[in-house]
Amino acid sequence: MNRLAAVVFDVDGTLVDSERDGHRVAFNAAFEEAGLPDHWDITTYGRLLRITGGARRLAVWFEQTGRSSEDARRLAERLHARKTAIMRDLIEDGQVRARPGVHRLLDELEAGGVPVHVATTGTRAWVEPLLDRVFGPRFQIVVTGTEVPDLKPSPAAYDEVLRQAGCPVEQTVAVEDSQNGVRAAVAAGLPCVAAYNDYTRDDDLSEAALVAHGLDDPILMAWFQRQI
Ligand code: XBP
Ligand code: MG
Repeated sequence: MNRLAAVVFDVDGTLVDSERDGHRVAFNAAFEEAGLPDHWDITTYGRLLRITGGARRLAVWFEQTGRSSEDARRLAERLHARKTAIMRDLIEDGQVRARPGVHRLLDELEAGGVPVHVATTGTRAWVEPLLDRVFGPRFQIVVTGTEVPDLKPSPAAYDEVLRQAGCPVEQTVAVEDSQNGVRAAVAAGLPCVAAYNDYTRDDDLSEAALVAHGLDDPILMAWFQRQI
């Protein structure tokens, strides 16, 4: 690969540890507020993460637990709006933090003059305050599931970043944590580096150019230093 033109980061599970103690907590609070008996424990939520997009995850769950598909979709939409508001409160409260090693990697890329962007299936209403609070104004292009409803493993979010950035695809690296994310990046033609977490350690990440234990794994930093 020639010199790096840009790096595109996934958010959930990659830039931040947001799923277990962020989104899951917000979904459960929304269930409780609505007087529903549903509750997603850590293991159940890990299984549900295969379904990308919070509203879709809710709709599939409500269908699997006996509602008609129309009821499930309507209830999912309503609860997802409330879940998003609760997630914003958690973020404002400082409950969602960067994964270890992320700030250092971003600093190295900035020092090397490499632009950084975001491609996520998450909802813009919480993604923006999160990026502002945890990272400041570092990311140039931010594409979310709100503008691109064709969620990962579709390459659509990555395609949109590439379109806006106009950077050469083979010199643009994606950083992901999950099988759905790696598949999305690779389908868009990007070389992908995967840093798995507790929820994704058993995912098939074999399409990634590099698989690391985390963003603080020395092999990941060494890989980037060779490309900068
Ligand atoms: C993240 C998602 C999102 C989050 C929840 O996947 O699938 O749905 O779990 O956020 P990825 P929303 O890391 O591959 O982008 O509730 O806003 O969808
Ligand atoms: Mg992810």
